[in-house]
Amino acid sequence: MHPRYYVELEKYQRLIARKNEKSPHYNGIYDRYKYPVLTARHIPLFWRYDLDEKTNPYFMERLGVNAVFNAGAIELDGKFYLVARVEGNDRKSFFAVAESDSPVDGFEFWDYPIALPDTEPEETNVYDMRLTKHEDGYIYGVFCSESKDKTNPDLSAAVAEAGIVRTKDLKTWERLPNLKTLNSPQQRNVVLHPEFVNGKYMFYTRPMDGFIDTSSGGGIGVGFCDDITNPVIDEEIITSRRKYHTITEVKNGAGAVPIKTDRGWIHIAHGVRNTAAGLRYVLYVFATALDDPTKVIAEPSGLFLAPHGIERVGDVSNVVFTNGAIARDNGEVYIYYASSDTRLHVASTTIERLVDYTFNTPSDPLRSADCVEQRCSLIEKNLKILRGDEK
Ligand code: M1P
Repeated sequence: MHPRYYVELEKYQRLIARKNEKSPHYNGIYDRYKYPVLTARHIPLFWRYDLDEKTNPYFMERLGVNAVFNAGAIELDGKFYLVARVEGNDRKSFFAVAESDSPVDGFEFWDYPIALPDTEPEETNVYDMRLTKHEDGYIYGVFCSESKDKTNPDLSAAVAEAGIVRTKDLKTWERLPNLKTLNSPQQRNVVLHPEFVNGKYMFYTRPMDGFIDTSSGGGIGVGFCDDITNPVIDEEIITSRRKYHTITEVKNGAGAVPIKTDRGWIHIAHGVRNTAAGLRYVLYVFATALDDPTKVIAEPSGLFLAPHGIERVGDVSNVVFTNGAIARDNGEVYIYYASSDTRLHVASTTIERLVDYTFNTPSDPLRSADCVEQRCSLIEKNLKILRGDEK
């Protein structure tokens, strides 16, 4: 073996063994963790280097990995699994399972990435899998399946659809046909709801006219389908709408599979606005009714989580994005979010805190004057408390 292998192996092992710790950032809503849970450096050496000295005398990376980010997340039998988006130096993404006994550190990739059944001949790229433990007994993975738009002469023109796979063990994957949404030419950020609704499968969708622009797409929608093995949605109902001069003005999209609480389904989604420095992606939260998951019943004002510090820098800077969270039976919640399309982080909270945040945080009054009024009433209330304390 080339001597450099042992140097690199030692670095890799130190990275995997590193314990995570809560960062000093405080907002009472969640704790952020100091170290990313997955990065390109978490990729095993034997995925990247040819370990044969004869064919690789300089111990060069032959198949480098550029980034590890946007991961679906699931807990199975007390273990934590992330199905990460791994992007090779060649810009193609694929999925790989990383496993740990802890939700915040120690994630190690299985020996092989997931080899999805190759049933879509035009598909060029796959990414952002959401994992839904459905009440039908399967774990579904819904992801973006991207192909070249051959009808458009622009070389970068692409078509995004929702690909669907299912498994029981994250090892054997059955591929189903891509989702068809009859009224939307493109789809990204599609998530399967974990329960049947009126006996049907329910998907969160994000209708788009083009690959990047949602254009006439009004926001996050829902659609129903009878047969998951022939998934067709004929009508999408918009739930969380994009709004002028908010964090969702340009687009939004469903994120983690919604979390069921006694007050409603809590959604952690992303919102996008434009700036002189380009698009800015942040996370936001809303809740839908238990008896009607198409109805938004709470939406706290503004952003829930934004990129901080080094998170602001990466291949696509000023982005945080989530497609996976784990809500444990003991009430703990772990939100896996990627920063700047480069690495994956975790933030922890509890169901109780999420419910309090979602239902007791004021909503966005949508105008500066009303926002000032909202803030002044908080200040007035607090000053009374503070002055009372001084007496
Ligand atoms: O680059 C930021 C994100 O852009 C896309 O999200 P959306 O479809 O809402 O624009 C996704 O491709 C996502 O993977 C990426 O992180």
